Amino acid sequence: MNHVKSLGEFIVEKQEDFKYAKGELSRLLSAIGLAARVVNREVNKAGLMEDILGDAGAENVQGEAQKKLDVYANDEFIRALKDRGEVCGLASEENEGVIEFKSGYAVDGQYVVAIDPLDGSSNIDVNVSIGTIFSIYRRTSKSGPATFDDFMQKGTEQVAAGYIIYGSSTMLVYTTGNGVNGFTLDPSIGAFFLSHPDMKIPEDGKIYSINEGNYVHFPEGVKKYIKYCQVEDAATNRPYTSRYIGSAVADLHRNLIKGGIYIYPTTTSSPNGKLRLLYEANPFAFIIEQAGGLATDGFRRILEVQPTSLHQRTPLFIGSKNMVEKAMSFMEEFSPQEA
Ligand code: AHM
Ligand code: MG
Repeated sequence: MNHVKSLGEFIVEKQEDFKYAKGELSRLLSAIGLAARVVNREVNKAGLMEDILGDAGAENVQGEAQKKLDVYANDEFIRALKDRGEVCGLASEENEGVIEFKSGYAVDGQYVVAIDPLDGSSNIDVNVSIGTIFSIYRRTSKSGPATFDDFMQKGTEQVAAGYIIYGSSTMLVYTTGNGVNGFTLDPSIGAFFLSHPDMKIPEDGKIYSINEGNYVHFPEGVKKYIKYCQVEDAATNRPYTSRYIGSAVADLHRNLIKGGIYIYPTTTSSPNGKLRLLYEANPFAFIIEQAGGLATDGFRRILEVQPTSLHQRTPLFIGSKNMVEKAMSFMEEFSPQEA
């Protein structure tokens, strides 16, 4: 029988490639793996538990209703990361300010984590895939709890990023800048195993993922690109297929494996787009670039955008290299940015 590699074994093996202290990243990633398994257990039985489903009665910083599972997932990731002592604070979609770790080993942690603990919240109650997205940086401050400035680093400074998809199976996909690897949870023993080594996104694809209901509000370049996707042309395999789940993790994961483009552009009602730079666009961009794809805001590389606030939004054009380049060429031609 072939040896099946667990997430723990893989992390220890690969930590040689990591430029900072060896044990740190493995403790951090294993904390994320642990919280993911706990959240997975709750997500899986959500339909059984009346007190888990539904609104938690509060609104998060974006003014969206918080679901109970969002709150639960947030608490679990915060706790797991605090316990390991490698992280001095977090920025989370669910918390307005920096979550500062002020006690125990955590104060001296060398890393900060930006996280969307449960993405795709509109899909929680309806048994559709949801996910967790995380991004890890070295702190820039010297000591004490994490500061706001620790998070104002460009995506190029990420030391690791990943997502967990709670889907028909649960997977953890991450990169530390040496390619992308995917692990599938074996629920019977509660461990992740390497199932998708060295993931590469096809250079071309035939799936486009965008909320077409917003069509009238899209920039002209996006409208023209959508029409391009729908034109019949055997040479370029068009018309393409439209697939939109409404959980970015699930849409991205599918496109990573099959090839495709995901677009959340600016709209007239969301002039900066919807997705958040720190804990959605940047980790996705790191992963997709590491897999051979592209991630831009329609004009510029996402990873080079300078953040100025924790919950900053950005338009996102991400996926197969040739598809993203094509979509950008439509933006350039029909919706050029003012200099
Ligand atoms: P959320 O973090 O509140 O869940 O919002 C992010 C989600 C993405 O997962 C998804 O792709 C997008 O919002 C869907 O938005 P829309 O319903 O506007 O298409
Ligand atoms: Mg989200």
